[in-house]
Amino acid sequence: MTPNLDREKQLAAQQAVQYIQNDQIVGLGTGSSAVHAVQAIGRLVQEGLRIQGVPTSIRTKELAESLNIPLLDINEVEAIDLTIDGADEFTTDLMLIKGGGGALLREKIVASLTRRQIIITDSSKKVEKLGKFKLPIEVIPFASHYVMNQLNQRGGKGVIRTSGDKPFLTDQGNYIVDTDFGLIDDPAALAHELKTIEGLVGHGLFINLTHEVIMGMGDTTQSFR
Ligand code: ABF
Repeated sequence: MTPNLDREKQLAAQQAVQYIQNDQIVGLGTGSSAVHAVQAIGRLVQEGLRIQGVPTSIRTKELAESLNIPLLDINEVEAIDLTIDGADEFTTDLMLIKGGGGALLREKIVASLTRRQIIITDSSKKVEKLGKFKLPIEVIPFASHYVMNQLNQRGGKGVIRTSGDKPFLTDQGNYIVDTDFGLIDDPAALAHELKTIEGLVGHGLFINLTHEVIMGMGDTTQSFR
């Protein structure tokens, strides 16, 4: 039977928001799984939960504002207690590919400030090895041709993500280059290598940033820590 992936995302989100306590600063993720979490947080705030949210994208900021979730600017924050966000792929040793939604740079900055990063997914995101999902890489437009050549030299076939007939633009006004490296044997080594490329401002490999993945599975959830 085909799993109901949206139901699985909902179940994972419901499980994750139970970790939230009063007076916490909570990172608010981006993507359809994170939408379920932000909506659940909005209901909890309506019922009296006292938190302040830090959104990972303009669209999440707008959703949170519509739900009357109090927000903080990330530059007002020294640390985030708990973040709930999605992923495109994860392995059981908690390595992720993120960025399918184009928000990877702000998501990684929020994750870097977060004491407890909780990832919520449906059952389609669990993989043995990262890389079937093309790695989203954020590049400044001025450097896009140079970066794509640099990626090519490292075995990555990059395609600039489009929105209609124009390049997709991130919240920072940058491009996303979706890059096929094949299955990635050593994500940490690739992550390190990518950061040496000038003009590449972010990539979707999230290594050693995640404390728990809650995966929806049928009508229940499974946690990986
Ligand atoms: C976001 O959630 C992105 O990093 C990732 O691409 C997306 C996963 O999408 P969804 O939750 O819609 O499956 O955090």
